[in-house]
Amino acid sequence: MEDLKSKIVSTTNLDDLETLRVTIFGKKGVLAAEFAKLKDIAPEKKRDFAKELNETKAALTEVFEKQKAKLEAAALEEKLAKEVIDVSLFGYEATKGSLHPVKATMDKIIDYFTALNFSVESGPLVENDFTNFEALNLPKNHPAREMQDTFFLGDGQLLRTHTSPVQIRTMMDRKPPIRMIAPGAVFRRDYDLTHTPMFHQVEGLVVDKRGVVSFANLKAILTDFLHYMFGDVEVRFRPSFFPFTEPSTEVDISCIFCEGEGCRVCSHTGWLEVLGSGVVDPNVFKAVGYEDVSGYAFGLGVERFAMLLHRVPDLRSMFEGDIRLLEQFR
Ligand code: 2NL
Repeated sequence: MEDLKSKIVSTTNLDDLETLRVTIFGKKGVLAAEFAKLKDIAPEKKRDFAKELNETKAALTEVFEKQKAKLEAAALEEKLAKEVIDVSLFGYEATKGSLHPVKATMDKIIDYFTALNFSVESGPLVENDFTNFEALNLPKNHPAREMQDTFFLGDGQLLRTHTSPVQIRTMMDRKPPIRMIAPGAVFRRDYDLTHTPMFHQVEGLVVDKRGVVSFANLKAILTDFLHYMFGDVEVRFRPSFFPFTEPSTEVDISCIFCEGEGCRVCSHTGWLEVLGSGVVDPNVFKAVGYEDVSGYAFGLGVERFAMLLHRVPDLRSMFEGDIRLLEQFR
């Protein structure tokens, strides 16, 4: 008995204590063997023998539980000491993400126009023939529709080929004056060095009572906008054609790579085309039910702006998500 007690208190870890528990209290343990002797003992001695055995068992149990509590407390202490956290250590710096150059360019463009009180509007990517073509003075069988290489979805639905349907919807929802831009993704069946099937546009539209806004306002705002985007460049308005504007102009800046000297990027012309614009064609206003108004509109490709601003030579690299390119825009 004293021998078992000292065995219990001399254990140094919970595993040894458990082994000892089985040898003392287990089914084939020391105590079980003692209790088994009861059946061979003379009846008059049984009572005392059993009493003594029960007391021994109770005493051993008490010593065992004490030792178990002691070892458990020690194990916890040891675990806590090992897991100590030094809160004064410096952490690792988290890697920061960055905006994609197309998104960053879009934001910069939007900032310019919101500062001049333009609202920012959006609309569905899946459009219909009326909002994407008909209302923009592009009647069925008009050759300009082919220029746009549309993704048709069936049931009269299509992926918008420009953000103009957003302007059409805005005009149909609201009364003039309108002063808005429509940034967003557009889709065309086109894929080569300079075209991807999805790209981003920002279009702008200003409409007011007839005579309030003019081509002169369009020239002034777009010239200022291009100086804001590209710095000290020459800006030139060149006559062009769009079905939805009359007159129409394409807008060029002096080449930012050769400063107008002539190079590969500007095809040795000294100029880069960056915008399309014009005075809104009366047929567009007719389609949305506007009367006695005039206005101007413009459109630009965001990827092209991003490429020029950051000197990215290949349009397709804008869509590859190559970390080596993206890391340069932190
Ligand atoms: C380009 C040309 C342009 C417009 C877009 C427009 C929209 C309405 C009415 C009239 Cl609702 N015009 N948009 C006008 C001129 C040019 O974009 O080259 N974009 C990349």
